[in-house]
Amino acid sequence: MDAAKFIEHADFIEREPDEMVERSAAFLELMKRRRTVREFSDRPVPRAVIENAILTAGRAPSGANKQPWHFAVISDATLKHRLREQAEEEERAFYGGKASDDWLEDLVPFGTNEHKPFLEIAPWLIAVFKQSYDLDPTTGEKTKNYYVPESAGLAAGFLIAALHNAGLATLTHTPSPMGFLNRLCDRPKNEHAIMLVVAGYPAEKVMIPDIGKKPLEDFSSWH
Ligand code: IYR
Repeated sequence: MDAAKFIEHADFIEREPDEMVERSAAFLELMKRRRTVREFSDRPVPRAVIENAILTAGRAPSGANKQPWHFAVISDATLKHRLREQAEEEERAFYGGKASDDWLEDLVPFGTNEHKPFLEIAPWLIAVFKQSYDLDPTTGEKTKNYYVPESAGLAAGFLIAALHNAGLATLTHTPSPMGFLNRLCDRPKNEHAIMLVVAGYPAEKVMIPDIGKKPLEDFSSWH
């Protein structure tokens, strides 16, 4: 076993408490403006923005730094069309009987249904895959990844924050099951899609559900 190799953390920026409070408040204000939208514009968005957001996602912490994620980035119109068709097929099953009455009731505030035109309209679709295990490139043997859903979820969170910071609207879309994304994006069997992140400009005068977020005391306890 190789010995651990450590280097000095020279990139850390030390900040005064006041500056930290100010910066944390500014970031909160930025993130408070993040809303999921379900209608997108077809206005083009530079690939560099998406690349930077994916590089940001790749900076997320992960179990044993295995980085057990893959981002399949889709902009090709034909592929988006096929993806829409296959996602809508799953959604028809979901809304047409697979989902429980409680679940459908919980979705009423969002006005969702089986129609997913945004999958063809938005310029960028990013399929986020977790890598449940890895395959050794030489032996083909399975190697272990750790905290896979947590790690991939963290990376997806970084991705969404980065896209929002850049000035894009997003939608986390979860057609279920998502196995068709492996076939469409030619991804191996050790990878499982966890969500599809739709990114672009919002449609003009886009409407969003009138819903709020819990107050601090409802989702934190201080000990
Ligand atoms: N995947 C479906 C249903 C859906 C489920 C949840 I939980 C949501 O927060 C939103 C939608 C759809 O995309 O319509």
